[in-house]
Amino acid sequence: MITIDNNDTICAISTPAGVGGIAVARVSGPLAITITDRIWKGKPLTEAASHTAHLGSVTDPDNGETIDQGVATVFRAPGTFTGEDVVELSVHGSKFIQRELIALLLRQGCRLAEPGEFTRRAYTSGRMDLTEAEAVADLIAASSRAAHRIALSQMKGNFTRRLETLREQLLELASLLELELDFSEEDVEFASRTRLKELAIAVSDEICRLERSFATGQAIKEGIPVAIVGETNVGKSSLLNILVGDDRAIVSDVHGTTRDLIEDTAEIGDLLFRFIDTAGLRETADTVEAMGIERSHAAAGRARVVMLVSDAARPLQTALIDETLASMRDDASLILVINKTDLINHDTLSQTIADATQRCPTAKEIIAISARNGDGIDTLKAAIQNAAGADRIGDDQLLVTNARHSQALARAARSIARVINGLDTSLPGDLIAQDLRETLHHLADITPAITTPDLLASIFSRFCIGK
Ligand SMILES: Nc1nc2c(ncn2[C@@H]2O[C@H](COP(=O)(O)OP(=O)(O)OP(=O)(O)O)[C@@H](O)[C@H]2O)c(=O)[nH]1
Ligand SMILES: [Mg+2]
Repeated sequence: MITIDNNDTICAISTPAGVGGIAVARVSGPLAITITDRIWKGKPLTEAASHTAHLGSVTDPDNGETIDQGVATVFRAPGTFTGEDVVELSVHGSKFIQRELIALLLRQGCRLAEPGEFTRRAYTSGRMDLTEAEAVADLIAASSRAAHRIALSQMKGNFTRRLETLREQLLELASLLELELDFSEEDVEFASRTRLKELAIAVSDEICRLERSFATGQAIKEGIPVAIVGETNVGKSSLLNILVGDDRAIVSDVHGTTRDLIEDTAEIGDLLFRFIDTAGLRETADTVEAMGIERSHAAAGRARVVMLVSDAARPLQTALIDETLASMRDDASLILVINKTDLINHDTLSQTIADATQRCPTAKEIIAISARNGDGIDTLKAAIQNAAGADRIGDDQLLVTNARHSQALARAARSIARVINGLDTSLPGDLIAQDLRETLHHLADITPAITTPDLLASIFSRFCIGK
């Protein structure tokens, strides 16, 4: 394991790797201003006030060679991102300049930052707590408005405040339990136990809700999985291509063109969706194709929304609907998509829709489209959003998006369930108190007051360098 010295002054390019109009190097630590000043020609940075920007040039002090003109922004401790002195150097974004700038800073005594070390220092100096620091990573990775909103809310400390409330309720529970222990000689047990149980259930409900929200939180972060299934040649791959706006999958009139799962993401409204094109469902003697069809069923089993595509000219087989429904999760929604409407007349289409409605009353929606000319695609997109419950993902709903948090919540949920069980079975107060302490302990794991270096290393190593 790498040992990290928090007294070092660290530096890194904080903008993405590669060539850009501008690149920003971040320097943080006790010597940030002194070291940067050594490679700086312009107003002395050592005399600059906090939160001020200065035009100057980056110059090699050994030979006087100018590397680039740039802007140095000085931030003085403690009111900075890391809580230390920070200088941000904005230079032109060529690879050469970026490399030279970092080399100069290293020669003058900086150390190259480890991944996530700037955010780690923000945490160590008390500028943010652990969940807020983790939210910085999510914010940087967010690729849809909803993911961005969740990360921002977590970064602002909303999740931490919710945990704080839970912790207070648990402490209240503990003190009531203590009261019961104190007065165990007298006959107050019944009344206090009712109140205790009410409190424990309220805490348990909230912990379980947060834990369950991980599935949605995760889906929002990675893209909500939407499987596209159906018979061969009905236009599944054509639909994938039109939804993701790219020629992602091969389209041909040969039945059984798609053999494997093909995935791509697209943003619809505020949400990111992960569309999964699958091998067409049919009886086959081909072992490879059969393996592909197995995967189609598995994909339908993992999806939150399943689109069963059919050809408007051919009636949808009831057996296929049943097969699809059987492979789906209980909480997933089914959309029947009737494709190739450009090939049939209006009356036939009405008949096809009526027929599908009758055969599959559990379908959330039935949408007629033409993947060839784009008819009905906007209606389908709205149906997908609706089926994914986009309207239910409100601003105020707190979602867990981090596996570490979800695991800690699951452990807390098990402990609090034991508390409730103990209250139900009139277990002695001191045994219940033990489970109560455990619940508190698991919640504290999420935003620990004291954290072990191992845990910190595993959290911050997921960041990229310069963050
Ligand atoms: N007229 C018409 N043809 C379409 C439409 N959508 C797809 N097709 C054609 O139907 C054929 C099959 O399309 P694919 O998208 O490859 O169908 P698939 O369901 O992925 O087929 P498999 O991968 O074999 O299961 C191709 O020739 C497409 O051009 C449509 O809306 N109208
Ligand atoms: Mg296909």
